[in-house]
Amino acid sequence: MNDLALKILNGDPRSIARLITLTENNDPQAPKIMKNIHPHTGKAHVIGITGVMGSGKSTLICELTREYRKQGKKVGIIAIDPTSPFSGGALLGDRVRMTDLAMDNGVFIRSMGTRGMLGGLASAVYDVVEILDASGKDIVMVETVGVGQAEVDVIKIADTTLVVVVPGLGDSIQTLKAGIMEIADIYVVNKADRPGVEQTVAEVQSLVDISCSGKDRKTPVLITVAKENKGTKELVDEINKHILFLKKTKQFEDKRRLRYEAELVEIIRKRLMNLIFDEKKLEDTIERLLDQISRKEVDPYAAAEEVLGKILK
Ligand SMILES: Nc1nc2c(ncn2[C@@H]2O[C@H](COP(=O)(O)OP(=O)(O)OP(=O)(O)O)[C@@H](O)[C@H]2O)c(=O)[nH]1
Ligand SMILES: [Mg+2]
Repeated sequence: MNDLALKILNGDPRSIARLITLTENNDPQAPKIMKNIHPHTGKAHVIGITGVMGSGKSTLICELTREYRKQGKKVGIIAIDPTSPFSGGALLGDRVRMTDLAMDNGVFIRSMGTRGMLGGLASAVYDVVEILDASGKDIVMVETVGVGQAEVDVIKIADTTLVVVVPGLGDSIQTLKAGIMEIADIYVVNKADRPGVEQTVAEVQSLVDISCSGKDRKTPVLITVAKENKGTKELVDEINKHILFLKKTKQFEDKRRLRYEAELVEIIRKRLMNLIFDEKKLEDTIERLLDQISRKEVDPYAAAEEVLGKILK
């Protein structure tokens, strides 16, 4: 067993950070170490947290982390494309309250600026989940900002997906209707200290009633004030109930399989993209083909054939 892999299995934060950096940089050493740690993964409960910008996702994650730590659980946190990283931004005012988490060896926090080249989650995100899992984290939380492909993809990585909405934002309900309605395992109406909370809860509840009619589980709607740590303990209870539901109905294995499928596709896609774009020879070919397509001498399908022919020969 590789020395770095051993240290990661023992939860050493510096080694965890080192392997994450290696995977982010596509270092050729990384796959070998990932192979060493893979047999030690699968224990962590992965929770995806998504929702509109500024809805309180990071604040909620901090409070959930404190709750989990009280219960003796170790926690990993991944923020993808954060507009306000955990170390600063909107959370600057909360920095004193954050310090306890940053100093805690049972908590590992990582922000990642990477997105997949063709949309979706970058393969490094899957690696970081595996690394944190292997390092003994009982809970891994993944935060994605805004609403787009990454939010939909977060369900492929998460066992439990939380969708956070806030009162007085008609937009967020529209968004739910538009596409991410199906992804929530639990809805969280945060900032319940603000006016309009009853209306928002009623709106979300009516969406749940429509989308869950006839299903064996109704998506719960929880109300929180993350800033005042209200409702977070109840949220932890609901998250635990969800994982029990998954295990009882055998949907747990399906979810895990979905994650591995997404990861496998992403790794293959990355390798293929590297084949196409890393080699100087192909770069020239692609430049020439782009000129020819512009001049209508070649059509895009024929150009793709030529590029693939060079890769597969
Ligand atoms: N009034 C109120 N403010 C809150 C609550 N929860 C969080 N906030 C505040 O909302 C702001 C945004 O919180 P964040 O936790 O950074 O929100 P976020 O969803 O992570 O934001 P992005 O990562 O930028 O999308 C901060 O100023 C928080 O203090 C709440 O329950 N009530
Ligand atoms: Mg945030």
